[in-house]
Amino acid sequence: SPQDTWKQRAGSAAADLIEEGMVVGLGTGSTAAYLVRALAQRIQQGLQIKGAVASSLATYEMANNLNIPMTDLDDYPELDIYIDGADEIDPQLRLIKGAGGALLREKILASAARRFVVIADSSKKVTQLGHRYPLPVEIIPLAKTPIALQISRLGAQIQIRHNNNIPFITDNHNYILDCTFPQGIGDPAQLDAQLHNIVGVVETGLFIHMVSQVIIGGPEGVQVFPQ
Ligand code: DER
Repeated sequence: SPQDTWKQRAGSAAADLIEEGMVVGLGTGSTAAYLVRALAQRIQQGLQIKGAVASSLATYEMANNLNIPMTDLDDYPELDIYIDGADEIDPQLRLIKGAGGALLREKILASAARRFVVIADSSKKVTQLGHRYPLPVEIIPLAKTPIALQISRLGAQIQIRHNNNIPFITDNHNYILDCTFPQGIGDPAQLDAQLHNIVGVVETGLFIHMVSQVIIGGPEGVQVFPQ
């Protein structure tokens, strides 16, 4: 599909940012998968990186199977670059992430990286967060009902994410609440702080002041923000 072409364009443009000797963080999702493939190709052609850290077990499997040398945050607590997709990107480069259920490790890697580059097809650009995708929130399963009650008081409709009628379990053995804000998210930083105030909330899919650069693949090729 054209969207796959746009994702592929963004993924391979991001792979070109990876330099000799880097420690690279690999994101999760279909756009990040294009980056993983492009990086594997560059390594096959001779690029030598120190290693890659995966943001999910799924990405680890894929990258390892493609002979990308894998490492972890204990060996390299700081990454040179972290490259990942997003569900929504607003004009201030704030993100909603987590549709793939990997938001906790993704945010850990994004915060450990000197540079966080987002890759996406043009459909991810929005003017305000929260209108197209629910906000994923990773929580401790024990507290799902009191947490859902408190988040609903912030004006959200809450769904515990399920796969085939069983609750989705993250790589960290937690649940995901998908929180729909019918009026969108007017103040992402305030909402993020309110959510982190709720005991049992582990992490949110709001990525604020974390993004260095966004590479958007679209019909006209590749656009980079900020220039
Ligand atoms: O779940 C995630 O955070 C993914 O990165 C998601 O936001 C983007 O997935 P996609 O590239 O498959 O749209």
